Amino acid sequence: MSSHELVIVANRLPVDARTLPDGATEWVTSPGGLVTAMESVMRHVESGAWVGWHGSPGEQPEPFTADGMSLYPVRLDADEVARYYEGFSNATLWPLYHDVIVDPEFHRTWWDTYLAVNRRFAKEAAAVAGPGATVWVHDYQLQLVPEMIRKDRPDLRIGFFNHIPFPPVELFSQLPKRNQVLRGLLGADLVGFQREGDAQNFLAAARQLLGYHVEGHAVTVPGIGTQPARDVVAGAYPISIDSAAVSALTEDAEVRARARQLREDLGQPKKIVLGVDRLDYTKGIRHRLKAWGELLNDGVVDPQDAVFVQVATPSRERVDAYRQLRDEVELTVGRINGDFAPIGRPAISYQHRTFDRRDMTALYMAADVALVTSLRDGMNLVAKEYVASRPDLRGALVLSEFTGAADELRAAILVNPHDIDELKASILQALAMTEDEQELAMTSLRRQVLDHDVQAWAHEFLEDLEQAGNPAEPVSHTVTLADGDDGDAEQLETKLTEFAHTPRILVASDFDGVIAPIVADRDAVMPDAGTLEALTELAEDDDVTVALVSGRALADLDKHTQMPSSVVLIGSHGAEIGALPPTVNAGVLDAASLTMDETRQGRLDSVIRSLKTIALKHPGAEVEVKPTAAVLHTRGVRGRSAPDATEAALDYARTLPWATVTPGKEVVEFSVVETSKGEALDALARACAADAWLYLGDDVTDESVFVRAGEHDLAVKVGDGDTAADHRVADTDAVRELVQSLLEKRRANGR
Ligand code: ADQ
Repeated sequence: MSSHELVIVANRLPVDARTLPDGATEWVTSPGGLVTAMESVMRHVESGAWVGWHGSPGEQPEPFTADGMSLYPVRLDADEVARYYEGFSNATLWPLYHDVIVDPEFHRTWWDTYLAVNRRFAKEAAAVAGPGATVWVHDYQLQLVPEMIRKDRPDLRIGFFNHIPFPPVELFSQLPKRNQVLRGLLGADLVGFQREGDAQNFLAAARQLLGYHVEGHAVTVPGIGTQPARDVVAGAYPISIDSAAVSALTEDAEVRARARQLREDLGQPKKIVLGVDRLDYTKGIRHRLKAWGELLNDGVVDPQDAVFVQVATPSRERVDAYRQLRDEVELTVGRINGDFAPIGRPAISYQHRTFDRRDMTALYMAADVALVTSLRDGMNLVAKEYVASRPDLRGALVLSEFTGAADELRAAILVNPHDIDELKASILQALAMTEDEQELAMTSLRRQVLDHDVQAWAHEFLEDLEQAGNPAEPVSHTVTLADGDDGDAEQLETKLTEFAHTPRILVASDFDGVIAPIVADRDAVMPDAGTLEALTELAEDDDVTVALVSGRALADLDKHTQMPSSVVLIGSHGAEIGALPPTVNAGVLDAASLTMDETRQGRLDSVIRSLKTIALKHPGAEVEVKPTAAVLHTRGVRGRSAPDATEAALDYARTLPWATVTPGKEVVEFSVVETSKGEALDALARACAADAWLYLGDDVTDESVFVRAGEHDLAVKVGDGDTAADHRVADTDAVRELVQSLLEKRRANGR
């Protein structure tokens, strides 16, 4: 797999597919501020990647490179686009995060798909990031990704930037699964927002909804069990535009000519008023049209003198609220034109399509007034683009106070767009501004926009991420034999002979999957009689200690193996140790404090009580009590209450610094004894004074034993998968042969 130093994760890749005449596909970079900013930061790293959707449902193109970046397309099927993108992202989150201008819709299937798609993005990002790399996740479609990546790759530095507002906690609380969303975001080291107010809303949500400690801009995410607590920083990073690129366009002779031509095409009006937006209900287009219509109706604006150009880019046309908005806007434009437009010239020139950057700049250069009347907007780049397009220091900007841009562009005419009278007055004020007034305001606005461009924004975010991150050391899972490598059978034979000749040995084995084939019903397990018999015979030798080590509870292991007392049984991953033969020094084992005492019993009782309370609230959940642990099983919980039960258990886990909490598939295990098979085997090897040990295991929990193997020890992995063991055998049959062979060799040696 590739290993990139910087990985951008966003809903869309910065490219669009174009089909060539011969049917082949060509990728065209889509222009935009984010792409420019990322290109600029990518220039400072050895190797950069971008993970995102390529825009064609159902297809899975191979990774490719563009502009020196490796692009990794993420597949989205048509129904996933409908549920994850149009549904949960744009009909649930978007309206909720924009002050519920329209009612958010909640559907549980949308959430399920959002979860699944976020997981797919996270998996891809985790796969392509190099050791200790930086990952930067963008926007509301991918809020669960930071936590998902962290689970897989704690060595990464993870940043998240939200391009849209973050709502006040009173609104955010409406979101079903709000805590999962918060936890998803808190997987990042740095969470960036457009405005300080957004960051404060997020911090308040973390404090009020999750109960986390917040100090200044930092949230402390408590650790689970032995996992340490982490600090997550939330702050404001107002995004900007590629100011230099816009300035360059304004110098372009052809663009300037186009601006002049535009005025001519519109009939040389005295004033051109401009609105540029995605056709979105957050942009306040209806309010703007209403104000303009009333100004014409009142007779204070003469349609012979002034033309209003509204560019409305098609957007999210399959989402109901957007279809409805388009109908309303077009109806209103038609009415106003019908009522007021002089023959041969519009009162409102309505453009429902996309323009290229050059045409857009020409429009900005031609406009005497720009109207930005969003009801809520993360930033609003149109306002900044307009300012950057006016090196002539002419023009006036009417700007809604509900945009992020209003925090910075204080010299604009700030307006509350809900107040139509105020909006009308602001438009008149802008139309009436003298050249001196325009120059004064524009000079101040331009200082803001030119000093803080999108490149500076990206660099600042990444620099702060560098400071904020406290990632774990790059994980080095010891892999001695990779999956597919069967090891050297001859070498295993030689080592086994050597081992058989070692004076005092410990022979230990996992149970399920090693001595007994794995079966669906844990109670129906059938151990291999031949293996158990060979082990029993080995245990008759005073210089051989035999042990079975399992995740099962001790009593369960005993029931299924029925071994004589000469064989040591170790249950619950090492936390329960059965009767010991005289060859094992019990004192050494006690000193290793692997097992229960009074304090631990008290803790276990309290865990059991709490888990039972959680189970009561989620019918179908069950609590299994083990001697050193309690387990919440959620498999029986119907529907979506299952993840909620798991969430509740994990919330509880965060309050228990002394518990070892292991979330699994539909189970969460709380152990009050902190141990592993590796620690248990280590202690046992010391307690029986073994010169060398042999261990057979098939599970990830057996790796804790394998990594401890010394020169004379024999670590044998049973079955497939990467492993730290030096040797591999195929299955339970091969295990039987190996144990029998060891018995024979030991006997042949006269022992
Ligand atoms: P948007 O809601 O898309 O972005 P905005 O910031 O205004 O809003 O950006 C729109 C961009 O599209 C501008 O660069 C504009 O020039 C361009 N555009 C609009 N109409 C066009 C047309 N017809 N043809 C060509 N280009 C057109 C979200 C948030 C914002 C936040 C940005 C960036 O909603 O609040 O500012 O992300 O973080």
